[in-house]
Amino acid sequence: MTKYEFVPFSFHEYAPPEMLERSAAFYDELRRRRTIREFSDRPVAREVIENCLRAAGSAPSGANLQPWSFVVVSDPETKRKIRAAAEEEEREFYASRAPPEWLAALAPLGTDEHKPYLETAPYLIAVFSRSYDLRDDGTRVKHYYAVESVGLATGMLIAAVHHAGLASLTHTPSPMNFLNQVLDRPASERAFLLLVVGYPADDAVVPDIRRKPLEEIATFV
Ligand code: IYR
Repeated sequence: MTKYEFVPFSFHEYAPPEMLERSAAFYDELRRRRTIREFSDRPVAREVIENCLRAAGSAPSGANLQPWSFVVVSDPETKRKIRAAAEEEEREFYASRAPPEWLAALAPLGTDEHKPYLETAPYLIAVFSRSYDLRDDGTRVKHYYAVESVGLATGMLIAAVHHAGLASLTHTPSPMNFLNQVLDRPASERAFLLLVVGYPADDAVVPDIRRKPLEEIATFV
């Protein structure tokens, strides 16, 4: 591999008071993000989704190999297939596969095997982690920290969607292999998450959850 050309870093510096103000404003914006499960079918411009995906694609990744693929589903027939397959897995999950402790952890959220939003929401973004890329000659370019990198990109995608003024749901039917079949993805890809994106339904409700305070999640030494 030849070395990259190194170019000056165009760093954007803020005066300390502005930095403080920006950090508080960003927190204020992100804390308003909620995962919702009731979506409107209101259409959303594809360009907005494209920009959110560009933001996600700017995430750091192992050796800058960018081991992600995003499949944006808006086609009703494909959404229907995804819903049918996800509900089949979820039926089994809730009826027998999930250990009682897991079901107890989910009980306060009131989730069940019914996933109508997989057809209602205008977009489902299937996020795939790629364990390798293929060169033209068929040899493999191995990826490093692929799952961690995709997690970072997905976090940025969720933040971008929220910043754009849309809501999302991080959906993880388990197992998710059916996404490879329905979306015809190669063996190098593994489904990481299905992000449901759109406007909330007019009467959408969310559980009155609390977030752990800073003292509980962070330690300064
Ligand atoms: N995938 C199931 C169960 C589920 C699991 C977790 I962890 C959640 O935070 C929420 C749901 C479902 O989508 O219902």
